[in-house]
Amino acid sequence: MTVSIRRLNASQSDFDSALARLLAWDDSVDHQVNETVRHILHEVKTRGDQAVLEFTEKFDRLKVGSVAELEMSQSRLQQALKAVPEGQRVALEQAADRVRDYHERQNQKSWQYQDEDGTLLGQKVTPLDRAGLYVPGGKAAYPSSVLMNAIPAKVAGVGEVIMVVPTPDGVVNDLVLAAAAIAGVDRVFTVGGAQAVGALAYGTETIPAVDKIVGPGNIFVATAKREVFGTVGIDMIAGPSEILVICDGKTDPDWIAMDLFSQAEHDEQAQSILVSPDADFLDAVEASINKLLPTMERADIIRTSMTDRAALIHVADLSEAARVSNRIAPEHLELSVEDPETLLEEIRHAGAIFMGRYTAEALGDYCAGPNHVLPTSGTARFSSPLGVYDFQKRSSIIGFSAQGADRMGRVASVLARGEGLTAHARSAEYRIKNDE
Ligand code: HSO
Ligand code: ZN
Repeated sequence: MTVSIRRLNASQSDFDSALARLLAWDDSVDHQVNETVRHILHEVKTRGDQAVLEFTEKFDRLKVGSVAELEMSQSRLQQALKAVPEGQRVALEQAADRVRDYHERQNQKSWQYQDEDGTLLGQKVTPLDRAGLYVPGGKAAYPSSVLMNAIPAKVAGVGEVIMVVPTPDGVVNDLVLAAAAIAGVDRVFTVGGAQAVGALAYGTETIPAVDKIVGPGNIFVATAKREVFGTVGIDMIAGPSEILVICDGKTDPDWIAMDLFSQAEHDEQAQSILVSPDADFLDAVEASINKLLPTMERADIIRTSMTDRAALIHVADLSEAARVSNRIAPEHLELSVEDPETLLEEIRHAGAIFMGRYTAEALGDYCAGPNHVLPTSGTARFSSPLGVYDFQKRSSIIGFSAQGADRMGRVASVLARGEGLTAHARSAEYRIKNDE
């Protein structure tokens, strides 16, 4: 059974509408899910630990007497680290070191300066006191994502990183716990779903409330995060993963086919797009896709994703490829061309940009160093990869000298009176020098 991939041509008159159809995906809210999540959050908010225990028993078939029993101790994490195959441990450590190195460069510094009146102005950067990290269970439990979420928080100086992970039937994933140990996660609770999000947002007798919740999750988790936003901060709500490859036609078509598969294998709704000025190359990649697909372990997921959501787009030249890419604002963008630096100048919107034929997205997913939590569904137009700055906040610093209070007090007074706010005006005026 061969797959035929949707073809688009940027010179066609209906290209705009074809592109719009390609990018459309069903993000309609499910009212049933909304209601269930609201109920769970309300119960956790009002009944704390007891509600967490009940939902954990109901959804994960895990029955314990207290939430304390759902906490994995640091020695349990160390035990997991010893239990995983040596090769896995070493690779996780290598990845963690590179992710840490990269993110240390993102650390923001506080700054101050004095104006001509000797008035002090500045910005003070402080980490969050506590961050919560949601890690999905089952087949979506990625140890690499534990590193990508927890390391920036630790580099930012977050006081305490609290991880929650569902463990259906009590089955724990040692690789996930090992990654938590390597990343320096402070506390781990084997709780999942909306009940875990509620516990982190509101706090229970045993699970401390955090200031921000990050990490991917299913529809219940995503809905719960939306719902608690405002009580706590949240990271972005991720849509399906995407990759867009721009290729000049001179990369091995098998490499490109496999790069497209690497996103497609994440889930049926993942999107893989190839853009090239070489029509023969699009044919060659399609042939590679069909040759390689039967060899893939996750062939069913890949086939569905490639059939429903993939596309091969023919463009006139690389500049047009860049323009098409900018309209899509992909999560991952590979520039599989001879001179990626020159093409980069034309790229405006993308979560992560992979330069040149040797830079497979997979390297970035695991161990290049930059974060793999990236803006999806075109949100790279206005947002950025998860980073140290997501775990820090800024306070403005203002310190007036007597002379500054005099000079600026006059300005404030005028503006305050313009707004009819006399307490503001007089508060500023008290500090103005009396010059009669
Ligand atoms: N490509 C995924 C991240 C990931 N890949 C985790 C493998 N493991 C979303 O950026
Ligand atoms: Zn991936």
